[in-house]
Amino acid sequence: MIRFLTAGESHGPMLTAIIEGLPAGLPLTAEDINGELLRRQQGYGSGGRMSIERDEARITSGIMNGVTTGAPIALLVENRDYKNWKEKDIAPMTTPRPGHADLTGAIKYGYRDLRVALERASARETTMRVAVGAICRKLLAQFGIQVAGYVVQVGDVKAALDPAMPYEERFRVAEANDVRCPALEMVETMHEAIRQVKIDKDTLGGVFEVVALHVPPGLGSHVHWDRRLDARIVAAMVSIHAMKGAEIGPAFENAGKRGTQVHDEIVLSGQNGDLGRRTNRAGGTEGGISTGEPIVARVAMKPIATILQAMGSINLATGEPDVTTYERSDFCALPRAVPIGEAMMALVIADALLEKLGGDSLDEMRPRFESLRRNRLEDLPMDNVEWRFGYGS
Ligand code: EPS
Repeated sequence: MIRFLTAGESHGPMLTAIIEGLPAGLPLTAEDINGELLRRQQGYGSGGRMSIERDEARITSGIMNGVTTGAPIALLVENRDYKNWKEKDIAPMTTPRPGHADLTGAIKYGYRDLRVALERASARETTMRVAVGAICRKLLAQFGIQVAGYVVQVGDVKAALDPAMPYEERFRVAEANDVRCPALEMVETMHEAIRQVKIDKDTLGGVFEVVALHVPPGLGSHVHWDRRLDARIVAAMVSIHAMKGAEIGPAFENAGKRGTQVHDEIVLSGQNGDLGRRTNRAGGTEGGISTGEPIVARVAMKPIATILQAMGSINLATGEPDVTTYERSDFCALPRAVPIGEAMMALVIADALLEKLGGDSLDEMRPRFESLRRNRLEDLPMDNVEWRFGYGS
């Protein structure tokens, strides 16, 4: 239902995005987008580029008088660094960095200079993921659906969160510190780990969680592989630069347990026949479909490949062993990855919501949202009599 494209290179004139498939009638301003772009630029451990850029989106279509029309929305973000590169005689780059797209990009496209790969492969592109994600968040908010995230691990420094800590509190505490960690007692340890890696001219990755709250049950589907909501979320997360793994709920921890220790028992909650769960180890989906519980994605970020310290490689121009050297890098881009993960979660949930409700206009969607089947006994009438498949009848 929602499609988006981004275009633009890291040191080119500007970044572009087009997002298509949003309903008409959604109030939207550039400020809704710029607030999220500012969040993406903020985070302990970011590199020198963030002091050059002030990412702000210019909306050039699809919104009239502050409201979406249903037409594609085009967004532009200027690269301020471009003026430093426009007339520059760029030194040849012939020694690929392990971990980036330098070598794979040159093999795939036949580049004669590795920078051509890097310019598009750079995490600079995530600027536009956040821009289109901000629009999706605004749509979800119309239906009370909230998406937010936080850091749970920096390098090998893990934050043991109290399982009873409400998500809203996790979001609030995380957003108030520059590593975006909800465990305040861990912030200084995380700062220290990042300070040390900066001294060592190295980089750090880690793990962050993104949570979607108040998603109605029934989004996604079990009927076909590419409609499964969990698969779509995991794919969206791993599509972000430097992300090498994602799981729905504590999937890898669950893999080491028995079924009776993992599956979320169903209970009646409240007086009016609401169905609830004692736990949410499934992370909000079962059978590729949202359960109505919080949808929780955990994402593993590799230590970014743009490293100031030398790493072994080969100079493809001479065939001689060489080392990579780089002038600038984030030391730990994990806090800045959280808004990017939130944007991708918002994109996937918004897409699945429009699948369910139809996406022409907000005023048509609202009554359909209210009429959705919920986790309620009254919404689930059972025939409770014997029956036959009736294939071929
Ligand atoms: C980034 C922009 C890039 C990097 C970083 C993130 O700008 P530049 O390459 O000019 O420094 O700072 O990207 C990487 C480190 C990478 O390996 O892709 C951004 O806008 O987030």
